Amino acid sequence: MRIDVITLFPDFIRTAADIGVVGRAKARGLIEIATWNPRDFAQDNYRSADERPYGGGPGMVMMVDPLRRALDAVRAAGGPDKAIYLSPQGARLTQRKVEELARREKLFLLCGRYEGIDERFLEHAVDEEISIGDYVISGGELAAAIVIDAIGRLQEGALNDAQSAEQDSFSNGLLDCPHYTRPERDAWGDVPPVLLSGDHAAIRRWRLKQSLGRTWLRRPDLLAHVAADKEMRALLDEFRREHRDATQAREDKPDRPRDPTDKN
Ligand code: 9D3
Repeated sequence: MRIDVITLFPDFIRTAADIGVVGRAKARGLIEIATWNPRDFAQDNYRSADERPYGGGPGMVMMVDPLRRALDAVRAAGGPDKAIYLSPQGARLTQRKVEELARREKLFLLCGRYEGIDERFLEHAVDEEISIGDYVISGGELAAAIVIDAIGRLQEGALNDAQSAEQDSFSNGLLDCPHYTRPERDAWGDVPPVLLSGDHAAIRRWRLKQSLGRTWLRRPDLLAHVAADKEMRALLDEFRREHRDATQAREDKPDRPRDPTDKN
């Protein structure tokens, strides 16, 4: 996959994509990132890419002209005609959207800084807007890095370890189960015996039950979209019964710590 990015901070985008599985995907040529800095396309001596907003108000706005030259360069290099603009006004990024983007051959990301980008550029160059969530960050680069990371690890996973991508939280609509490693016994607790049993069917059931239970406790909104089969319904029922019993036991003995996720 080829990813073109228009950004005032090309080093940040490149560096962010150099770590971990995404860095490996890049090193293997599974993803290729080309950055385009509007400042390099400015024509004044100061290489200005921003100006004060018409109508007044705080901050600066990215100008059409340097962006248009950067856009022309992306198109001349064979990039897509229209960009995805990382913006607080965009549709919230989801794993479903990430999977859709990962299937494309080319991506073109546009990062804004300051108060934003002159609307005339957006009208001509953008056909999609993506937000990473309902909070304010100071520019599009961090959001673009998140999009690239989420997509890049799927490219790597597609070749490498299709299993782990499939088992991801959210790709099955559930939160992840707890994980344990050595030692078996520790002052802070023991590893659940089932994980040491070698009984792979029992381990799979335990993990699924934990995933269902945690999703029920922490993200009940996700559970509404999960197509639960008979086994899953039975495992969640078991988890809820055990959770209810454990919670009641704690209420009888106020000295013992309560479940911090219990809102009652
Ligand atoms: C304080 C500035 N705000 C005035 C009400 C508007 C504003 C301008 C620019 C808010 C944020 C930004 C910069 N943010 C992004 O470019 C951005 C973003 C975000 O802030 N939240 C979630 N997703 C994204 S994607 C790009």
